[in-house]
Amino acid sequence: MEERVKCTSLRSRIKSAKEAASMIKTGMTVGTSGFTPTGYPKAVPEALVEMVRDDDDFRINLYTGASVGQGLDGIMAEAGIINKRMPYQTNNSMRKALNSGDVHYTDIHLSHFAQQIRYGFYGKVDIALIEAAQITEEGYIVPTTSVGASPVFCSEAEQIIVEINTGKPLDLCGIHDIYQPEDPPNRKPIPLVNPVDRIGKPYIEVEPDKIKAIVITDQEDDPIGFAPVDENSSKIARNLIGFFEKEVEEGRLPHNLLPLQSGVGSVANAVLKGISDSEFKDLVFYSEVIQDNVLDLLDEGTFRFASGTSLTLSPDGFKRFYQKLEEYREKVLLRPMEISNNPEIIRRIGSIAMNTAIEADIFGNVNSTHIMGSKMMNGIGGSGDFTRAGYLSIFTTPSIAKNGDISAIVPMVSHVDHTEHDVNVIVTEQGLADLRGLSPIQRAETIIKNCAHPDYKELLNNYLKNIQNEAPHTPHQMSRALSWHEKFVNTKSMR
Ligand code: 0RQ
Repeated sequence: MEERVKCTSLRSRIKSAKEAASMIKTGMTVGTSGFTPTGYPKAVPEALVEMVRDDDDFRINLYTGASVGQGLDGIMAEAGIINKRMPYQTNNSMRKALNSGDVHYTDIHLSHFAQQIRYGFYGKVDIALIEAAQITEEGYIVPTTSVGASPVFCSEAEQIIVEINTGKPLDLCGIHDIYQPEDPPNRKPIPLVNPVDRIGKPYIEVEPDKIKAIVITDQEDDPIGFAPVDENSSKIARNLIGFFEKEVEEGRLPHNLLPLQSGVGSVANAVLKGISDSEFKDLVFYSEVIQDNVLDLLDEGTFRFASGTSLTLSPDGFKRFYQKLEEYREKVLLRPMEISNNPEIIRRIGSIAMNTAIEADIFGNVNSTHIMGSKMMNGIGGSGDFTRAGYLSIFTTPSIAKNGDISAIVPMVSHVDHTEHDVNVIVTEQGLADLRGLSPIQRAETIIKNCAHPDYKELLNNYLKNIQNEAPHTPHQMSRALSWHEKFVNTKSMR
């Protein structure tokens, strides 16, 4: 334990998970580590759920970096102990709980979340619950496999509980770069001009006396699986690579592109695979989530550097990462999500934002979060941060869903996350619509022609034609704009 809890005066605070969990009282707000199902606390949540299982009145607010695993979101949602959840989730039980109204869910741009906690927009954070690899001699906290919002929870919370996870190697020390900006009116430029820059410290500086409990555990994160790359995803990737090649040829992008951001899911995986198969070399990845395929790209030299806020690796991916940690240390950096997703930096470095749409409309508005306008899928995550601030903002989606009963290109999206003003390019397996500089009607014609599935092209063209003479700027028939969704809800098909 000497190596894990180096600060001698804090060793007396080592407690059982149950003792630590008893610090969490009903009505409290708990901010935890974790971003994607990695680096989140597990022992204390498990003990807490066990303790309060029969207490119908026990409810806490759970704030995290982004999605976390079954061992936190899942068990708490199933136990019915969450009042409010922010800012992002992907867990089945949590999704069910918030869509049934049991949990209040606030879906927030990840770059906004940390600073808005500091601004006091969401009230006080009572307890920060942080998974760590080590507590340093000074009493500072070294995170594990994700950083997320841990720095702000540590600085704002009244008390801190640390879960030292001995299953995560001590060698992780040094992979983090922790920096918190000042708040207005005193904020200075964030001194990151190149994605490889280190601007902070390798640990989270805290007031050591706020650490009230240290729990030792070796519980594992949820194993992460990857969606397979299917034929449609490969086609989308090929369309996108062709676009990049043209942009380079015409001088709008340098030969090694600009720092890439990539969302998660099967299409995002295929795009990274497509880049690996292309001629592009010496690229930089400045994103949120570092997945197995990013390690592949680093190993083969397609990427020379990857900056993110989380290592979202499969068990094999982690094995490989830990085995070659000394090598990856030179090429991989984990930052707080307030930095990985910071619009000031994204705009400065000229990020190429590649995210996934659930649906897009003919004018270029994108829905990334809601099924049929009402049912929350995951959340906006970091997609809005990168889309609005990026050099180029790209959305990918298969042109149809549910065996063709749903068109992903619709007259009007049932929920708007990314507006027509922010979206430069839409790509489906059918083709690519470059929307830059186009008027709404030109956008509509291009999206229908290049991206819509053949089964829905005529329907979309009819929609447009019926009103084009009356309202030639942004032709919409209000009574029919959402009729495709209504039809699906009633008949299970948009056809
Ligand atoms: O449903 O699971 O019941 O089959 O939606 O669709 O095709 O598996 O898509 O896994 O790539 O996720 C936008 C959700 C895409 C994700 C979204 C149904 C479809 C399926 C999932 P089933 P796929 P993916 C970085 C950036 C927002 C956050 C973000 C996401 C299910 O990418 O959450 O970008 N993005 N973060 O059948 C009804 C449609 C549909 C539809 C698909 N038009 N109507 N259902 N589906 N299209 C990450 C972070 O910030 C952490």
